[in-house]
Amino acid sequence: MYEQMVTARRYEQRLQEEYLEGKQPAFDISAGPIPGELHLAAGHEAAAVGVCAHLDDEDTVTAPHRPHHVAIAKGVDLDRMTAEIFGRETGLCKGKGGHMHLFDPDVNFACSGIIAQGCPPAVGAAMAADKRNEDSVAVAYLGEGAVDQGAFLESLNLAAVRELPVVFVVEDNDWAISMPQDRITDVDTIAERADGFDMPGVRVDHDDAIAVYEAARDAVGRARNGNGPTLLDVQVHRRMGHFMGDAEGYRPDEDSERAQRLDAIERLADDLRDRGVDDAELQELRELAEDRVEDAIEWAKAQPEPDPADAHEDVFVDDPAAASGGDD
Ligand SMILES: Cc1ncc(C[n+]2csc(CCOP(=O)(O)OP(=O)(O)O)c2C)c(N)n1
Ligand SMILES: [Mg+2]
Repeated sequence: MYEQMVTARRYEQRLQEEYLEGKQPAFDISAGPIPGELHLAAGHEAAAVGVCAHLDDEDTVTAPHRPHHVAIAKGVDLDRMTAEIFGRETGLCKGKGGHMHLFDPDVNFACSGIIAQGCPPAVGAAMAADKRNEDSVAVAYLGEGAVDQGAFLESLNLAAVRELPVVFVVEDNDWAISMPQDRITDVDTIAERADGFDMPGVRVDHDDAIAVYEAARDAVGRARNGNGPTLLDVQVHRRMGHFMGDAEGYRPDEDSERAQRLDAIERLADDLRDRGVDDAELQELRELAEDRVEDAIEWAKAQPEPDPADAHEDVFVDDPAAASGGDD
């Protein structure tokens, strides 16, 4: 889990550097090697690794617009994911999806920029597993800002009423872009939402990776054993702006400082030291992570750009270029 967390953190530090290249002096979102928006998940890593540690390739995971840490924890191919983020032809979606639309069927991972959109497909995957008598489970990640979406509430209901093997994981970072949580809901914790569906709702405070691991062991085990869904609500911290380029004028300094201070990676490192892991071992894992990230970025940047002539391929069922030539 520590190795995955430091891989995700390092990965995003490097993406950040690459992303900023060529975007100045006026912030030009379409310029540079990574065009478009970029949402980084630094401070969310515990929610990814603590849950995905209980999953294998057959299990399905859907993630939202802030997906890198979850993709890494689920075992998505880092080279092809990076090529996708750089818009290259060998990317997971041939460079047409970008960082919010990573899809890796080898490990049953998908994500979407539409918030709460991953919930219905996760319920669908769980329903398929149930009908095939397979014991795989599905996990839908979403932010606390997405919990008023119909897609989330309807998914909770269907999963509960059919006792489907789903775990809904809410990454509660207190913010939905510039909107603090207490302005979007009157419940104290998102976990309480589970009560309305007669499903267990579990809150994990302090983004402690080991506490997440333990809560997820119960939730995933419950799903795998045919005992239905769970809503897991994990406190995380948004160390970055909502997206790269967000000036965060709406955010109190104390809140940003708190997110920097409460670092789940440092917390896990301390736990590991208490359990007898020495610094040299942790350093070795950090170096492994750095090498892996550097290799993926180097590989991705050497990949070819997609051919513009293929822009409509795999995007539309009926190619609009061909369709526009018709009479009607
Ligand atoms: C259906 C839909 N509405 C609005 C948006 C615009 N949007 C993108 S991210 C976001 C806030 C998400 O907040 P949260 O779910 O808490 O996730 P976080 O960004 O904090 O990880 C919104 C409203 C969207 N992507 N999809
Ligand atoms: Mg949020």
